Amino acid sequence: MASAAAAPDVRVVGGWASPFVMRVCVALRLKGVACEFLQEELGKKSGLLLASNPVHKKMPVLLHGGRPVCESLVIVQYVDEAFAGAGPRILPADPYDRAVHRFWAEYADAKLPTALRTLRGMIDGDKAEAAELVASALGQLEEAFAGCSKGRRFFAGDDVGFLDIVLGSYVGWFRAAEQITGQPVLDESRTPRLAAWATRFCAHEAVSDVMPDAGSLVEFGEALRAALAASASRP
Ligand SMILES: N[C@@H](CCC(=O)N[C@@H](CS)C(=O)NCC(=O)O)C(=O)O
Repeated sequence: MASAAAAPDVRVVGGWASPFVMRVCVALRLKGVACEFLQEELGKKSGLLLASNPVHKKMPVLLHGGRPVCESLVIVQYVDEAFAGAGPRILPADPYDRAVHRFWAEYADAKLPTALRTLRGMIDGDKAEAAELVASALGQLEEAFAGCSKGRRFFAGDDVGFLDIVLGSYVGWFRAAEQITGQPVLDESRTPRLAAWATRFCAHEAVSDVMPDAGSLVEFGEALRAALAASASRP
C-alpha cells in the first residue's frame, strides 16, 4: 500500500519579497537545511499564518516539527541552535561578539524599516527626513562593519553570519528605493565599505537565489499597495 508522503519537518510561512522572510531562508540555506516554503497570498493572511503567529500576525513563521517560531531575529538564532551540527555557525562563538552583533541587528531593525517604507512612498511621511535617517543609520553601520569585520569580507569575518543576514536582507529594498527615488541609498561615496559588502553579500551562494532584484520589488510594492487599497475599500 502506498503511504502518504511525510510532512516536511521544516516549513517557512512567508512571502518572497519580505526582508524578514529572506533572513530565515538564508539561515536555512547556510545550514543546508531543506524546507518547504509556504507562499502567502499578496495582501492576505492565511489561516496557518494567523494560527501560528497569533500575537503579531506577521511573517515569517518557521514551523519546525509543527511547532511555530516567530520573529525573524528569534528564528535565525533558533536555526543556529536547533541545527548546530549542520553548516557553519551563524552567531559568533564569543559572547561579547554575539552581544555586539545583536546590538547592531536590533539597531538596523529599529532604524531602517519605517524610513525605507516612507522613502518608497508606502507610508506617509517626509521623504527627505527618511533619506537622512537611513543615511545616518548606514553611516553608523559602516563604522560597525569596520569594527566587526576587522578587514575581512563580512561582518562575521570570512563568511556570512547573523549581522550580515539581518542587514543584508534590506539590500534589495535599498536598491528598490534607489530606483523609486532616483537617489543613492547605499552610497559608495558615503559608505564605501558597506557598498562593497552588499555586492559580496548578494553574490554569496546562500543568498543569490533568494535576493529579489530591485525591479521585481518595485513592482511588488505597487501590487501590494493596490491590493491593500482594494481590500480597504471593500464594505
Ligand atoms: N519584526 C518582525 C517584522 C515582520 C514583518 O513586518 N513582516 C511583514 C512582511 S515584510 C508582515 O507580515 N506584515 C503584515 C502586517 O504588518 O500586518 C520580524 O522581524 O519578523
